[in-house]
Amino acid sequence: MFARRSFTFNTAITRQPATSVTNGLRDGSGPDPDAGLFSQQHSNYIAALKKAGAKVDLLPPLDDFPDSVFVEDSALCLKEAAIVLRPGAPSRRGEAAHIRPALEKHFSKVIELPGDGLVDGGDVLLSDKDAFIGLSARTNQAGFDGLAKIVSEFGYTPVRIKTPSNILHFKTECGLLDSQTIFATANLAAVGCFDDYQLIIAPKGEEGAANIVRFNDYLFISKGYPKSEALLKAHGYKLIVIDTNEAAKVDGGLSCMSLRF
Ligand code: CIR
Repeated sequence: MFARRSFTFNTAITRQPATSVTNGLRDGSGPDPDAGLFSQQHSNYIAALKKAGAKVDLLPPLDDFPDSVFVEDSALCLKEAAIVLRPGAPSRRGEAAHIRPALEKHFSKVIELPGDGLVDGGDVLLSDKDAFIGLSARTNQAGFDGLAKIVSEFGYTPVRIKTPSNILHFKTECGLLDSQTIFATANLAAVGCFDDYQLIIAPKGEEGAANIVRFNDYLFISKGYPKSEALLKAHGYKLIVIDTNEAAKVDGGLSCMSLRF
């Protein structure tokens, strides 16, 4: 009944990176991204979405929110409704109010995460039937409880996972390849949460490749992971390789730069 709802899309919401993206949150003390280069790479990302069949809604930059280019964390889009989330990092909480009007343009039903729980969209992976919700430094039990109730109403089975503590977001180390297949790091797969799925494990040393995006017939993968590219091509996936080097400097990847529905 819900076949392919997890990767059949026609629209994506994105946000232009602000020049303040240089102050984006990051684990550790790596170099700042270059705002100009980030912007170029973001344009290439948008081009890839369009090639895959997306109508792209590009929102204006928000200088007060350095991480606001990572729109995935402030909302969750289902086919029938959008959910405004409550991001876990205090500096990102205000992004939710800014994403709401964009959601209202596209959805007749926009739901607020109830209570005071916290959820980052980067911790939520939807398959056709399951909503994997990873508890992390950003997503807490109260957030899980609130979101689990909402997604259940739309026919998803909420699955609660404790994301290993060395992973920022659940989806930092996994992504959906198709209705039955997940690409994940060995570290995350060891949690056992994907036992009902076919799994393809990211090659050792290429863990950064795991944050993929499946959009219609195309699979987006970050540049710099040749073994993963070869492996996924051999499985028959049609790849678009995108440079996410600047986003990676502030712990961002492919999935976090769009909301897809
Ligand atoms: C953050 O720490 O919140 C941002 N610098 C990166 C967010 C990446 N989002 C994602 O993986 N969903």
